Amino acid sequence: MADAESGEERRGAFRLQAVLDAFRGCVDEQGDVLLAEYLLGWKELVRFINGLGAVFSFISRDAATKINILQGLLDREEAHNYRTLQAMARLEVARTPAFSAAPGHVHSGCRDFLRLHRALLWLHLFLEKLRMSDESSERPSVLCAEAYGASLAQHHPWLVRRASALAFRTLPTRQVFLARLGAGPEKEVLAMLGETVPAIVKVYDISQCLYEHYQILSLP
Ligand code: 1PW
Repeated sequence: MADAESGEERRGAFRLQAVLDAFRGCVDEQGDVLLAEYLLGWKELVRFINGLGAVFSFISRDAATKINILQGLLDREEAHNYRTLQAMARLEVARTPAFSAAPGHVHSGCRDFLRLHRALLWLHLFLEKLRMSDESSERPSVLCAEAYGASLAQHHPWLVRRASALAFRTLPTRQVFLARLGAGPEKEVLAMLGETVPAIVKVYDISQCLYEHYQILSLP
């Protein structure tokens, strides 16, 4: 298993197509979320965040930690229990009495998945703003901060919000940002974003419904 790389270990080599393929391939014929594919998509996203520079390393490191915990469950525990998000949630909810209020130290893939799930909302809001933007729009730094403020920020303490705000300020211009997202003409990158955002939203919505069903959206 290749570990999700931390900021110092790898830069570049990001492919938006790989994110699109992973999130497209994430939903099986039953409409369940395949964990291996979900983690593949996230590993590619971490590669992108690594390319944003050292100020983003606290973000990529946290995401990589969660990815590696979930990958560990997938590799080491009975694989069939972790093939899909639905199977993992079923198992963990059945295994722990009062799971939704269980203390943070309870061994649980669902709580680490939830952190990635919340971050996916941020990512999707940000990519959608970027996709709809043009040269006269706010810079990516502003769009990213707006997306964060409308999503993940509410789950973070002041210090993380502050560090995130400082990191966002270092984001490059729209033109440079889009060039980093994908090689080729801007029009093509935007078109690929137009496919990637709905693929992410579909997986996000399925996961959100499942967490609502089990009432585990506030797992500590
Ligand atoms: C420019 C592209 C932006 C994509 C962003 C996606 C990455 C999201 C990772 C955010 C991590 C922020 C710093 C860490 C915060 C943790 O305290 C927090 N983790 C998350 C993912 O929100 C909570 O994790 P914990 O402490 O409950 O294990």
